[in-house]
Amino acid sequence: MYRSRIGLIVATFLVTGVVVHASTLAEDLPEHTILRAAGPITIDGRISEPSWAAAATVGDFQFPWWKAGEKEQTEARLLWDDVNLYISFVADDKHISAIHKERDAPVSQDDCVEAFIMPDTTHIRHYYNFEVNVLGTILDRFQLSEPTGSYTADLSAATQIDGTLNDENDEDRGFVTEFAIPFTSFVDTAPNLPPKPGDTWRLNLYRIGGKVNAQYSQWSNTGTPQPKYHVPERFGIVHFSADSVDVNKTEPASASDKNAE
Ligand SMILES: [Ca+2]
Ligand SMILES: [Ca+2]
Repeated sequence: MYRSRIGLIVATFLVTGVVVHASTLAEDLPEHTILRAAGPITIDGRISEPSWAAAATVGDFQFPWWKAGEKEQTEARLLWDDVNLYISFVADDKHISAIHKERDAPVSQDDCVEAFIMPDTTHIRHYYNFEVNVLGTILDRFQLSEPTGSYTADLSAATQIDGTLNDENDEDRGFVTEFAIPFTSFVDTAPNLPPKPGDTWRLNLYRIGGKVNAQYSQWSNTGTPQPKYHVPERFGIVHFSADSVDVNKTEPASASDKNAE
């Protein structure tokens, strides 16, 4: 975004003759700094690693299309190292459902979390979507290889459910999904692989609520009248930091340990 902001500043100067500070040009897009993991991350659907405990959440998910029912919140965190981008979701969920087990099946019909990622912020249509249901079934797409669906990333994903799957005789508590996306998955678009500290990408994180209470929620509000996730103009802004998470300064336990077992 630095480049686009510089562009905006220049454009503003040309139009008004007055240079304004970049902060006054800030859009309402959420922004987050991704810190490096301080140790290995095991993709097992448990965010028991000290690095997850020390990572801040990206912030509350939004429910712009809410009409009725419970707004079940999601805590999402991001980490990186030289090999992978790591994403975890801790989801409150009283009704956990999923049926799709085949790669690239329509997992968004199930309880599902999604990450849409744009490594090159100068080409907003060149983004990838990774969708994982609570069975750990993956759908991945690169928009430039649509509609052939030929893109397949070497994604690792795992989910742990705290409750009962496809059983509406009781109330569930939630689930955790953890996944690792190798940076090689972005070889066609990323300016640097792995990212260089200070690099800015754009991404959005989403959730769909399954068969019962199928709420749509998202990190950056796409601002569309109807539920729509393919809105790269509204992806949030992330910065890759050279700093590692401080595992001696953990976030509150309620956020990090929830549904971890
Ligand atoms: Ca783990
Ligand atoms: Ca659900």
